[in-house]
Amino acid sequence: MTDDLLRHSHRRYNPLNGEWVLVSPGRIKRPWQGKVENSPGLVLPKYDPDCYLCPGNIRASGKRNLDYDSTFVFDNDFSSLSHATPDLELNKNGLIHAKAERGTCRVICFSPRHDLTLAQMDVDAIADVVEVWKLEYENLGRLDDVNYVQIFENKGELMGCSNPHPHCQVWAESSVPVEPSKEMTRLGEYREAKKRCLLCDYVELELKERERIVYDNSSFVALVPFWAVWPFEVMIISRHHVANLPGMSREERCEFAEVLKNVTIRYDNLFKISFPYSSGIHQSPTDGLVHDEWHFHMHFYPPLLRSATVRKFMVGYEMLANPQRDITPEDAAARLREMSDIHFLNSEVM
Ligand code: H2U
Ligand code: ZN
Repeated sequence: MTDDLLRHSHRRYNPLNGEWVLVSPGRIKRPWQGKVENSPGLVLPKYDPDCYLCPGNIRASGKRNLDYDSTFVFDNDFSSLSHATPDLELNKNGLIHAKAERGTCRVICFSPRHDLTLAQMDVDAIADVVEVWKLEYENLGRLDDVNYVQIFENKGELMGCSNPHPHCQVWAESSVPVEPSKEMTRLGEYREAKKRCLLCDYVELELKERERIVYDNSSFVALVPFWAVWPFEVMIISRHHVANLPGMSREERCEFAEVLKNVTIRYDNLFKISFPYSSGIHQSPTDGLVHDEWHFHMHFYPPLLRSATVRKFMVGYEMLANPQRDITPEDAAARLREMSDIHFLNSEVM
């Protein structure tokens, strides 16, 4: 990496979605008199009688959760998508254009414990969550009106998460949504032009430079992408060219659980809080077509910038022009790399 790039404003290209980000090193020094968020609290009960995700409790729909002891999956009581949506289309010269969208939404509880997060769960328990992700992807993906399955987690109040109980959501639908669709186009174009995979090539390059790698094990690499938009954005990418969780061996999925624990621990250790983020897995569409171009990966988009209380806002220039960042991806990766891989709540020296 040339030092000049780390000193001067420049644009970086995201080959995965075809968009640009403005990087302005140095701007991080500006004074901050904006809003200061409350730090997310860490002390929670193991069981909360008012939580709609805790075992045995009643949800808003009146349905009762099973008395589960590992993971628990249910149909979202306020699903954004339905299999029963009728065929609809409105198109006036392509200017006023709408189409029906069918599908379903599910909620996955990671643990019966109300007070845990991925960072605090055992790798074995996270591996159970990964197996559920695999099953949901397979079972929902098999449905006739489902061509894409999005698994994502909103963590923390800052991200609009409604409940601290560890959980994620699955939205399964007929269309490939905008973000994975941009990636599909780019991955496909790269494969067509070079007869190689964009993310295989990218991982190879990053492993050579090691400047933006946060952590890697024998099956996965966690890194701050060169084109990261969010301050501590991370991508977990499989080392081997595989399109989805069912395409991996059980050992690889356990390694995925291990890298998930490692990344989330480093996040928590950064500001000694339960680190908020939105994360999501991008797997191949389930449209019955061959997706040789697809390379399994997961994105973490965390909003915090300088401390537990100062967040990055995607407003102003970001809304009207393109994303911009102050801290360089190289700095962010170095900060995360130097964090301990033992959770601060479990370490003797705090
Ligand atoms: P979030 O924390 O990311 O908002 O996800 C929680 C989901 O749980 C949300 O989509 C659903 C909400 O619709 N939910 C139920 O299905 N039943 C309930 O009793 C409350 C919340
Ligand atoms: Zn709970």
